Amino acid sequence: MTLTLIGSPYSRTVRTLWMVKELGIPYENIDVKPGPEGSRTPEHLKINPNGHVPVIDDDGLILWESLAINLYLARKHGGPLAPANISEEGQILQWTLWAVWELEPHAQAVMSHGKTLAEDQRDVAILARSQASVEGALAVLNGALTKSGGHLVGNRFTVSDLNVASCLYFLRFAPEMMDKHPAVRAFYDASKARPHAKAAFALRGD
Ligand SMILES: N[C@@H](CCC(=O)N[C@@H](CS)C(=O)NCC(=O)O)C(=O)O
Repeated sequence: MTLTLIGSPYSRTVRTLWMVKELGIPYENIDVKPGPEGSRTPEHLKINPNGHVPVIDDDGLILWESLAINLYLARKHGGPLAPANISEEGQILQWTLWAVWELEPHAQAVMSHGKTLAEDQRDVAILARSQASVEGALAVLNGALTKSGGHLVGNRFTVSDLNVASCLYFLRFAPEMMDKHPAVRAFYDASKARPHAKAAFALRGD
């Protein structure tokens, strides 16, 4: 059975498009857009009651949460992106949960309150707090990457690199924040330069 990946490339679905391309597995993408016309329709709420994309249907297994989907696909299909042993699995989980908690919400707030929200909805106090949190997270990431030599786990590109780089993508409107952290900048640029990353992000014109 072909994996069905539900969600528009103009959403966090791009993370899983990147993942399936790295794995080289067959998939079908159904372009459901975020919001009332797509992810909030009664039909979509049946498969993701959160009203969000992405969702996968893998031979009847329905899963949501982009980074969890990526972890699942790595474990299922194996190869260099997947954990090679329990110690790598622990580290991959650590970095993925770190990205979700310590980086993503703050980086998303930097994007929205610094750039993408209408000007009358931007809040300078939220922006300043979020920038401080992102700065702290980037310092941690920079330290880890400097020590490890460029990859987070196992001296190779794994699903943890893909998940963390996917969250750094929110900082594309604040490039100066990554520029202050050379190991993060090099990690992000190298991740985004991978052919399968380019192919996935090209689906949204990036
Ligand atoms: N933590 C979830 C977040 C999913 C999410 O917020 N998706 C957005 C698009 S990037 C969405 O579907 N928004 C539509 C809505 O909230 O109505 C994940 O990583 O999959």
